[in-house]
Amino acid sequence: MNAFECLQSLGVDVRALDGGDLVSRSPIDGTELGRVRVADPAQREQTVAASVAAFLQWRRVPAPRRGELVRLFGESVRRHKQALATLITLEVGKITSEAAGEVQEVIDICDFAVGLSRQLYGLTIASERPGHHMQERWHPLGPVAIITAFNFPMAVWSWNAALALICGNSIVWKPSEKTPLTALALASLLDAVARDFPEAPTHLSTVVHGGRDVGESLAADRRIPLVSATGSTRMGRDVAVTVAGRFGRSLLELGGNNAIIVAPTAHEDLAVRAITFAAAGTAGQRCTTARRLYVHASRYDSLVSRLQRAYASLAVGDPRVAGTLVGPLIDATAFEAMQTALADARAAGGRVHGGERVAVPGLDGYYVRPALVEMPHPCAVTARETFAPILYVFRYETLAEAVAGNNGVAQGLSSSLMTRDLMESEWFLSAEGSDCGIANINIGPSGAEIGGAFGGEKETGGGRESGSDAWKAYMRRQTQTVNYSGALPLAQGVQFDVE
Ligand code: UN1
Repeated sequence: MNAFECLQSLGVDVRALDGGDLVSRSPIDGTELGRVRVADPAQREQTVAASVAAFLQWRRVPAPRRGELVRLFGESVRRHKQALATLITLEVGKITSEAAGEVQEVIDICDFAVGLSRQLYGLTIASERPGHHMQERWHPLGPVAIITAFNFPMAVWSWNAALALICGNSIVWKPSEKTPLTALALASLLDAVARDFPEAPTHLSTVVHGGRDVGESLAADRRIPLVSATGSTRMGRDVAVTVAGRFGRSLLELGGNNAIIVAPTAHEDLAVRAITFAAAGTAGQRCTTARRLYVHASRYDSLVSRLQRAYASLAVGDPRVAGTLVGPLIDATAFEAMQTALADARAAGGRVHGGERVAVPGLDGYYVRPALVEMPHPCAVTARETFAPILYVFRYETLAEAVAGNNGVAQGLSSSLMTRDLMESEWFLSAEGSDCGIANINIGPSGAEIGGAFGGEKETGGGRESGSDAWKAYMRRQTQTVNYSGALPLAQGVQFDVE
């Protein structure tokens, strides 16, 4: 299926796809896939106003009924999994299995949200006053803005959308400028389900295309109590400051600079597979991608030479072809950033293996051989996130030193330790160990399941999306005290008697 056929099978009005000013190009070969219209200020205003109106209705629908809408949406995504995955491959360049995996994340979070729609539990609290009871209730919050990045153009929106919807909120989506078509496709499936759902108001889910100014206007809009944003730390800082300036809430999932530590007892076969998937998979374009590797001195030579062999054998090329493991980078800018980082690493004393452009006959995209870079020590280039398949490798002597390295960057998303030593693994997971939002043993830092809270500390932004109790970010908490006593005792024993 080509993009046009995918979109048609997903119910998108394809006539709307020419004449727009935002061009979607396939990273596979640079061809134009379609065009969409950027939302001008008047349309943005209309969209937010409509989203407020939708919220006012949707919040009155019982949560389990809201869950039913999400269940139907999840069913629709299941039925259209193939076309959605193909579209991700075409617009982002993911290999087929990873594209299908991303759609599976959408399905999984819908299932999770359906169950959750009957479990938005509050607490009951013992009151100190006789004849009183206290409780906490969770209420819908308002329209939620969802700003997403190109690299997970469906999954990250769905983590937010599924939870926001069951929590009683309307949603406004600003997808990446690089992936407008995947957004259109997924949103149109939701629209179709909502149209047939009696309690769903129109404009419950809306999409506004555009660049930075669109994101900024959502961040500044007082009618939007929560802005969930995924992307670079620079973008997140702007959003956070703007949203905080109006006392809104932001939920941020920003840059990662994730490390894997390979300890003396690590299982080598497992380590090689885990590292290669985490560092080279998705062409290094996950926020959870492994970017730094700390190898114990006793394992260094053997592991690094095995990794070099594994890297040299990786099939780089057309992501649509079975057997390809590494597809293209998203665009020329990503390729240039990768080459700049490799030059900086060389200048800092790094030994670079791989990293060169790979010619793929007939395909005018940016294909690269993933790079392994042996570094003498951490430095500026290894401290920054370059969204490309570059793995910086360091040698270490003590676990304390490796964990200090893991924690010694500004980002704090994900981390891994490969070990069969219980004391090491427990220490890594303890308060003294990894400082990241995600810490794994004997798996890489990427490929998280939706059931856990997803996000990281420090410059990763502190937000948690997806599983666990992440839903609480999408609701407002109200503490309620009810007096059924007929008297008016005051808390803390305060006396205030009036005639
Ligand atoms: C992202 O790269 O923004 O854990 C999200 C993972 C995926 C999600 C990544 N489940 O790698």
